Amino acid sequence: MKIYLATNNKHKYEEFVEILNHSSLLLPAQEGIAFNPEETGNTFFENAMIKARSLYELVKTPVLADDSGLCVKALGGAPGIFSARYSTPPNSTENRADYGINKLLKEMEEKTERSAYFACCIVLYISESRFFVFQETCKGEIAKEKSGNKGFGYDPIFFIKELGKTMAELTAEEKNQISHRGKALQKCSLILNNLANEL
Ligand code: ITT
Repeated sequence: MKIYLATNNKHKYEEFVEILNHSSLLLPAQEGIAFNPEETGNTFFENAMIKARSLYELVKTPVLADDSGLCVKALGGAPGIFSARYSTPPNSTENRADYGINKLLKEMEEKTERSAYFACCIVLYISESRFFVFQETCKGEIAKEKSGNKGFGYDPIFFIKELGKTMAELTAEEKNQISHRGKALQKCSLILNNLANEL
């Protein structure tokens, strides 16, 4: 079964491939499909639906989409659905992840309340009238400095108290067990297996 993943983020793609262990997960870019929908939604769910629907309209086969982000309590839940935009540097030669991390560390400099969570909404879009939604979170704290070089995005400053490590200090396997995306995809995988004979 051929499934498209509605993303331009290669890190997400790698995590999807590792977790779903799916042999034919395709990126639009791999097939020469131009795909960059405007994320006009107000929630992770709305944006995941926008990505899923707009790719489905182009390929007319099942699509998976992921909208995710980091919600920081002391910042009223920001950057949230704006997590990717928050880490977009004005000067495109600058590294995105470093830019976002440094900006967040600066905003958090004086804060003692450092709790945060990652959220991930995954939509499995089979057709206009049939889709499944999986949303999960992963709780942690914003560290005072970066640590670790695995993962992507805000992982180096996302500290998981129970493990005594940042997300970027975990192996891919460890991250996928506990992460927002890992937990949502574990549920999604059950449905995909269940649908295997139908799709
Ligand atoms: P697509 O829309 O093409 O899928 P994107 O990166 O723009 O790619 P989002 O709009 O969902 O995706 O923004 C998600 C951002 O949240 C991502 O760019 C990271 O900055 C952050 N993020 C999400 N999951 C993360 C994770 O597991 N580890 C670290 N940062 C994460």
